[in-house]
Amino acid sequence: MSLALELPRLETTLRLPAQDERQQLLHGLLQTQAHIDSKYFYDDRGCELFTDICRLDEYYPTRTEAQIFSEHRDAIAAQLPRDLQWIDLGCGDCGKTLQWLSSIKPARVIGVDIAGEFLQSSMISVAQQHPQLECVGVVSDFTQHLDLHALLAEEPNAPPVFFYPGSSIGNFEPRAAMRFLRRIRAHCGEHGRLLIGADLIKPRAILEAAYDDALGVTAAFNLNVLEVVNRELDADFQPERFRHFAQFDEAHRRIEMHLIARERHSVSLGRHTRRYFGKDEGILTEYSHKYSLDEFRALLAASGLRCSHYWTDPQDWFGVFLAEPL
Ligand code: AVJ
Repeated sequence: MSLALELPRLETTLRLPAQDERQQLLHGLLQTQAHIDSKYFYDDRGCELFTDICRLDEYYPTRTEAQIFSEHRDAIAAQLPRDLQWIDLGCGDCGKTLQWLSSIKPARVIGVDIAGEFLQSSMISVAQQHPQLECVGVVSDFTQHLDLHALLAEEPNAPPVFFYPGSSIGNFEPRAAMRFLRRIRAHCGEHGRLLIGADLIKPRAILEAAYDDALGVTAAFNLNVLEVVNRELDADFQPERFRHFAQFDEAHRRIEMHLIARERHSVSLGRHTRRYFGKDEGILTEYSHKYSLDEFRALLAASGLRCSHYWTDPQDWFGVFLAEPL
C-alpha cells in the first residue's frame, strides 16, 4: 500500500469560453443601468474580504446560520438518507461541509466551486482529514450550468444531498432562483434532498447595517470588483472615483449594492470601448433577496420541491430548509 496521498479527483465542467464571458461583462457595463455580475467579487482578495465580512458584528447571516446548524445538526442529519452523496454548491474552503461529515457519514463528497485552484486545495484538505472518504472537486459556474448527472450516476445507490448554505440563493432574482432550484430538483431522483439556507426579512436598519458596516469592509469588498474588472477587460476603473452604496428595496425585498460615481468621468473598458458615468450614476453589483418563511417555502414548492422541515434562530433572522422532490 502506498503512503502517498492520492490527489482528489478534479473535474472541470463546460464553461463559457473566456471571450464570451468578457463579452457578457462588457455588455453589462454598457447598459443604461450598468451592472457587474456578483460572481466577479470572488478573486483572491474578494474571497479574503468576504471572509472578513462574515466575522463582522453587523453581518449576522453567517453566524446565525452556524448557530442553527450547530444547535440542530443531529436533528437535521436524522432526516437525511443513508449513504448519501453530499454536494456542496459553492464549497469555498469546505469549512461548512467539514462540520457535517461526522454526523452524516457520506459515501462521497463533491465540492463544486467556480474558483479552481482554491477548490483543489480545499478538497486536498478534506481528503487529508478524512482519508477514507471519496472526494471529488468540480470546477464550475454552477449558477449558469448545473449538470452533475453523469457524476452522480456513478453512485446510483447513494442519494444526492445538495447543500447550498449561506443564503447564496439570495443573489438570484426569484424567477432565476426558481429555475436554478428546478435544476437541482432534476438531479434528486426519488431520495435526493436539498439543504438550503435563506436570509429572512427583518427591520431595514439591521439589513442595511449588514451590507454597510462601520469598518468599511463591505465597501472594500464592493469596490474590489472594479479591480477584477480592470484585469478581466483591461479596463481603467479608479476605485477612488466610486463609493459603496447599499439599500434595502422593500418592494423587491432585496438589498441592492451599487458603486456610485463620485464625479462625472469616463472609464476605458479595453481598447475600443469607453463608458461615461455621470455624477451619482451607479453600477449595480449585487442583489441579496430576503424571504419570509412562507415565501421561501412557496419558492421551493414552485420549483417542484416540498419543504419537509425547517429550522430558524430564536429571532427568525435566518432559515434552514430541507426539501425533497414534490
Ligand atoms: C454570499 C451572496 C450570501 O448576499 O449576503 C455579503 C454576499 N455581499 N455582503 C450576501 C455579500 C455583501 C452574500 N452572499
